[in-house]
Amino acid sequence: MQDLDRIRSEALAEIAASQSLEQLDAVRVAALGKKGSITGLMKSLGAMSAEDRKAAGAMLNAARDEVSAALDTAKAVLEAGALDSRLARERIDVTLSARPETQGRIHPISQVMDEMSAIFAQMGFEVAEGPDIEDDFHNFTALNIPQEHPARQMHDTFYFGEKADGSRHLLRTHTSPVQIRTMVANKPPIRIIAPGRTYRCDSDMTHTPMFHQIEGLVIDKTTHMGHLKGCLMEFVTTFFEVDEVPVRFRPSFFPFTEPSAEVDIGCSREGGELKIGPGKGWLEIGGSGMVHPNVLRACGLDPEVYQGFAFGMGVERMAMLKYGIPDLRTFFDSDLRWLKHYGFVPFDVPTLSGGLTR
Ligand code: 2U9
Repeated sequence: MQDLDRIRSEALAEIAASQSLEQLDAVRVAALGKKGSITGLMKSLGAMSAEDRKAAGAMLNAARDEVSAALDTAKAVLEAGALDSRLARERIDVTLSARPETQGRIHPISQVMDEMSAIFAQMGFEVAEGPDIEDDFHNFTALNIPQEHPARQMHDTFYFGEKADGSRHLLRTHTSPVQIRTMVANKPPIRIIAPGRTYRCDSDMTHTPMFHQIEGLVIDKTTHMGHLKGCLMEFVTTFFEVDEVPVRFRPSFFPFTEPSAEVDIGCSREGGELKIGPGKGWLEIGGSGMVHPNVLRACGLDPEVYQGFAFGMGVERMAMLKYGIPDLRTFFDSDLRWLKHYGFVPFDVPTLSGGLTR
């Protein structure tokens, strides 16, 4: 037992001097391992008298506990240091732009939403956003679609479970509730676009349960249908990067606009290839109209004072027309080969000065 003090202080000194977890483990094995110095002394207890064993055992236990505690403390310090240096070594600057050689691609839906937003932003529209989960008032009632209106059935709504008061939340069937929220919270003049996800319980060749829309809204005291048409004409020539694109309004019906019009653009089909521009054909790209007085009233605006237009376009459809994507469902397949083919390199940020796509 004369050695115990020396063994104990040597072990503690080696623990204090350990620079790595490996070195520390070597100290542990040398002192407390199967053939360790302290373990060796423990084994010698059996050959002692009962009295000596009691005194020596207590000293050995104290020394073992002290060395063991010092090992634990040193281990925690070294592990924290190792983590700190790993974090410093592996730090990623998330503000760096993507490398040109990057494999990633921007999905055509994101690209087209950005292109459309850039054009409307240039015209003075602000981008407005709202929740995907909506209530009945913002998605239907305020849009002049009352409880028993057939348009409610047409929207194939995804509903959440009924609450105690009988009301149900729903996944918005269009981005129009964003405009409702904007009108409720702000006084005109209002000039916004609402891009985002929308949901309808419908799935076939030409419908997916989730799809994207961009809607626009302009409200002030004098805005009229002529402004609406001029705005859409400016938009389509810039978006399709064509000098002249004829725009035609076809009378239609939407509960939230009066009068209402379907929006068509001119096109030609030569050799099976679709070309946007003057030609014999017409393609529907969306709907529009003057905001219905009941909608203005529901948002607390006096229709005798305020008026304005609204329009809506499907983003998938605009992407298919611009980039010649033939099948709607491929947007949602997550097929990397498809994304490589149709996707956009991250540096291709849409700008008007860059011609939107470069
Ligand atoms: C408010 C008032 C009026 C938005 C409008 C359309 C016509 C329309 C479709 C185009 C393709 C939806 O994605 S699509 O299927 N949209 O035809 N949307 S007028 O009218 C509004 C919106 C908000 C407060």
